[in-house]
Amino acid sequence: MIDQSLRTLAANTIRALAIDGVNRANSGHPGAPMGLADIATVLFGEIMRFDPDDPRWPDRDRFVLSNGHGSMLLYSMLHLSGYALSLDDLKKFRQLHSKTPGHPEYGMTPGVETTTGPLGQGFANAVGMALGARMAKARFNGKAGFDPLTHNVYGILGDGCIMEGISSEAASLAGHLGLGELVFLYDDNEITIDGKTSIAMSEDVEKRFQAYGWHTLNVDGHDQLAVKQAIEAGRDERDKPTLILAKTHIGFGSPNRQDSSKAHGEPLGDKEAQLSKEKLGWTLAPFEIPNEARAFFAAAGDRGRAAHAEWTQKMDAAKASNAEFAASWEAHWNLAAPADLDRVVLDKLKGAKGATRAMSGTALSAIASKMPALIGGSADLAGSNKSEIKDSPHVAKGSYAGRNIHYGVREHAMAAMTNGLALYGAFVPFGATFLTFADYMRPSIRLSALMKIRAIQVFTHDSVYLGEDGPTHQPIEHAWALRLIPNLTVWRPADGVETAMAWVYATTQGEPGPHAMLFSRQNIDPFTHREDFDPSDVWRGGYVLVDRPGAKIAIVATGSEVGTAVLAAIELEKRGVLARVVSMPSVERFKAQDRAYRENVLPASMKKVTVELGRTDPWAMVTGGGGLHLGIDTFGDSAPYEVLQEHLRLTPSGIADSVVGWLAG
Ligand SMILES: Cc1ncc(C[n+]2csc(CCOP(=O)(O)OP(=O)(O)O)c2C)c(N)n1
Ligand SMILES: [Mg+2]
Repeated sequence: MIDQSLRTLAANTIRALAIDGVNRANSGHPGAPMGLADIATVLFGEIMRFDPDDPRWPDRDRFVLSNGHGSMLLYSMLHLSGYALSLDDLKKFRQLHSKTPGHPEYGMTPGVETTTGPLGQGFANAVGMALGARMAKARFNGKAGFDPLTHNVYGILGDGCIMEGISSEAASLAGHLGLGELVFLYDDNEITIDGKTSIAMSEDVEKRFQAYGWHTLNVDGHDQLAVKQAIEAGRDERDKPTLILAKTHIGFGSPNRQDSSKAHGEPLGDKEAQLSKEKLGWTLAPFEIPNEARAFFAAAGDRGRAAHAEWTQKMDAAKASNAEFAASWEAHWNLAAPADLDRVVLDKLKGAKGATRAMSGTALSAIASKMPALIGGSADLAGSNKSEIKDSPHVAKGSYAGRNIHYGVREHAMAAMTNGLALYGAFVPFGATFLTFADYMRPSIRLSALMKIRAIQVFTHDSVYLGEDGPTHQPIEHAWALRLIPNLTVWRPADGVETAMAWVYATTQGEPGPHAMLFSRQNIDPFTHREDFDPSDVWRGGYVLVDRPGAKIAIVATGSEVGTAVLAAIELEKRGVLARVVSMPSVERFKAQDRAYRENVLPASMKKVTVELGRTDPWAMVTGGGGLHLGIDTFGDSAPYEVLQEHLRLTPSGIADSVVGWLAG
């Protein structure tokens, strides 16, 4: 039995660290950690199982602080629980290159499961992790004499996360799928930055979540025993995710800030810190940690270490006695694929004709057949996106062995859940929709890039040539808007070979990081590769597709415009203009090549023309400026695509006319 006075001491330790950390940085948010200290004490000290020495242990409980502004809470917990995060690290809160940045950042701090800060994202990541847990459990539990995966996904979210639309999308799907692994505590303090939540919110959150199919509980967030019982009840509910609505006081213990939005975003300052510590009965020096509190949290870490050691023994025995289980485990947790994967996919797509979205579908299923970790789904456009993995069922409530996911019409949650699935560790996940709707997903794609995780998004209907659906559906700025996100690799393949190689790269090659895959709805103009073409040139992002001795201009094109550019170059030759054609499936990959390679493909001596059905000006970043950039800088039109091609003068002869006119000045 844990003595209540020990719990109180442990919680006040967190409060004192939050006060001191934020005061020392002279920046940050003390209110949430002070209000959540009782909950965090129970979660880390008594509920969760984790091994501080191995933050990647597959069977650890995951914890997500969706209200990332309360980062000092998480850092305190990680430090006290024995993760490689020192008291000195806590003292460097919010400083350059410290392990304790303003908001939790994946990859910076051991034990931080995801980057949070943009409210609602963490919650939706956690839903993805819980789905990952369900899918992994369906694959591994009961298969080799023991259940290697018994963990849950815990999290805390605040009023801001509750209000953000993404949490509604994610909660709806979590309820629908019955993700019982999830136990979230709602920091129901009725305060946000601008004041009381009642200024902008009056719904019944509990009823809302009940309507989504969640198990809900109410608790006084400062009654630690009650919190503990509620979390245990949530954990034991296996068929529904649980939301515990915990009434808390922001800035708990601060005489002049408690229950006020002033506790949210500014340090308490020396005077209020002193008053708060007096109120909490805290007499220790700044950053001093009582031995009993240290021992309380350390014991949880030790229990986790022991559990991990026992787990490893069982795992080793299971692997030794069951080769199939061992191979499947490795394939998932190492995200493994055969070394000749490119051959396998190329064989399926050489000489392919049609739309690149169809080629993408072929590539996807070919990779999936060799890479068990590949899973994903579409936001209600699976048929259009060609994003279904062949011969595998869809995940549904009660059955999670499939590899396809119906996200419903929930693009934002899809992107955030894709991130959560990638963070979970056993999967390479993809989402899919139309390219225009990338706008609905951008905040999550941006975070996948910040985290450098292998999260893939498939975007079909990648230009105005989608046709009759018109300007609401026609992407214009989207390819470049994605290319502007650092660390994101954008692919716009031009044929079967490029599609195969782009998919193989996205799933298995390079540093981990997110990929956006852009594919056409319409059939493309086919072209043939040079005799000496090496498919791995695709991974260089740009390569000479067709050369002509004496060429004075280089036409750079992407995706469905490459075939058209090849025809335009033939037309130009007839008119006495010699052009080489450069296919550029990935601007990012091309920019990553050394100078000599880039100069070889796009020599300074050649004039540059670019053709891509999207915003034109950004191409100056590739050509160095002074080129002719053909594309579209207005919204599109509703019409059959052949009509649009004429209208935009982007037929082979239209392009040739523009080039000749441009050369003539
Ligand atoms: C998407 C997004 N919008 C706005 C913000 C800025 N912001 C940070 S915290 C916050 C208020 C959050 O209120 P709540 O979740 O109740 O946290 P509390 O003040 O209770 O700690 C806002 C608007 C943000 N981080 N993310
Ligand atoms: Mg709040």
